[in-house]
Amino acid sequence: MFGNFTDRILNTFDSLTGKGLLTEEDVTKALREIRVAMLEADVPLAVAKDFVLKIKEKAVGEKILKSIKPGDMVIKIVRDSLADLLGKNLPSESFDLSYKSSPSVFLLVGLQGSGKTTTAGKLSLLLKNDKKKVLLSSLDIYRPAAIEQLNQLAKSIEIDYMENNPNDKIANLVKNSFTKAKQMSHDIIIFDTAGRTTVDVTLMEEIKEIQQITDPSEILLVADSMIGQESVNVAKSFQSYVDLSGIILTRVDGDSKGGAALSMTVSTGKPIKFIGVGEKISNLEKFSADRVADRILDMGDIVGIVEKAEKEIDEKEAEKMANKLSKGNFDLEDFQKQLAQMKKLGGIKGILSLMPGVRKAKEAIENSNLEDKTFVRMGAIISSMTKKEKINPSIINGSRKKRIASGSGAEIQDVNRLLKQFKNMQDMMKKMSKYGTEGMERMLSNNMGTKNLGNMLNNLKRK
Ligand SMILES: Nc1nc2c(ncn2[C@@H]2O[C@H](COP(=O)(O)OP(=O)(O)OP(=O)(O)O)[C@@H](O)[C@H]2O)c(=O)[nH]1
Ligand SMILES: [Mg+2]
Repeated sequence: MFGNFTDRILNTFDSLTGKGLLTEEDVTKALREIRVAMLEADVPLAVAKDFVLKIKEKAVGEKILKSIKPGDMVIKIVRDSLADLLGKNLPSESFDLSYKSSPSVFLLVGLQGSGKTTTAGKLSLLLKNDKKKVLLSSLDIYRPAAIEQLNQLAKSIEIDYMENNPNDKIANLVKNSFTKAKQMSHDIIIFDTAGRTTVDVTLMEEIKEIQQITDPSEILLVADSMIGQESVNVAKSFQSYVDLSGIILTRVDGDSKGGAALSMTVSTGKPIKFIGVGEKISNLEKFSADRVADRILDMGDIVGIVEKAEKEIDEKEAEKMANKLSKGNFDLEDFQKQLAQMKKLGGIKGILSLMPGVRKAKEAIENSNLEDKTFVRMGAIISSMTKKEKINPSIINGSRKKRIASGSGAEIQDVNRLLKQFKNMQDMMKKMSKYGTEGMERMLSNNMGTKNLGNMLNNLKRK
């Protein structure tokens, strides 16, 4: 996400931080570059101009040119302005579930194929994890199998759903949904709606009607970030018909420009509440302007990593692992599990993309052979070992090495390298557990694996 924009902005920052003193000319030049970066990210000219102008006003107001670290001051101003642009002051994260009669209603609207149905499933899962009882109901009576698509999804994540009949009237389907939700005490009904290829009057009239009969507390526009400014235009059109409460931007995983995310809020005045970052049902993230601003400027998204780890990592396993680590009892089987966990978190690049200040490291990794393939190969080698070998690698002699290598399609050198790396790691672990500082102890011995990860990453950030 935002890859190209991030690179451009950081290059500009490099030229600012290298200097002790900044002239007004330096700042003007940097701002010009930021404007170009925004235009390349597909942000409309008016938005880019206004953004840069505001930064300039603040910069002049804070007399940065005379400060001790003027470059850092400019960076801070850009960062804060970016968070504002992304909607820092809008209520993006929480849903008010109390002000409408129970159950609360969420309406998902948007163009055809924007991701409404998938997002309905993803959102219900998030809410379920938040201990909310959700009912899914599809009002897409036009596309064959649309209702079935949502219901299959609901089934797979164990969410209640309505067996809506596509030949029935929408008003009836809505009525039945409310009856069931009241009977079964659902907290929220999420209505999925039909998409159209363009914003046409028939669609809008239908959505207006659904709005009237469902009295939703949230009308969320699901918009595809890959179509850039077009999705901002779509949002504006929807807004003129119905009272949108927020935006869910999908396919952010495939969008390296980020123009829609950068200009959606400022163009519509509506907060982005969630972003879809992949096809998997767990690929929906809460949107936070502060966190995304930090991520764009390579200041890292620690909260994001911890949330991701919490979602993907089994806590009991993590705890067991931490215990083993602290005792120095780490064997190849554990190593294999760690490799699998890394894969779950999105591989080395996935993790690095969320870590602060790692742009240069990332480049280095891209240019080296330290990539996910290496880890996959390591995993394969370990898989070819017997349990005995994994627990006690010292028994791995020449003939065993040969067997392991041919079993995993690797060379004997690869097996040797892995064993050596593992030995180094084990030695390091032993030393750490022996001479462990207080911080290290705390990190490894307390009960929550994911918190440990958070602490560890925070320590990294401070360095
Ligand atoms: N990569 C990626 N794909 C997504 C994301 N969200 C949805 N998709 C994919 O987009 C496609 C269309 O999604 P749907 O949920 O069926 O879209 P829809 O808006 O309900 O479509 P209609 O009902 O035809 O209007 C599916 O293949 C989804 O897997 C996302 O955040 N990232
Ligand atoms: Mg759909």
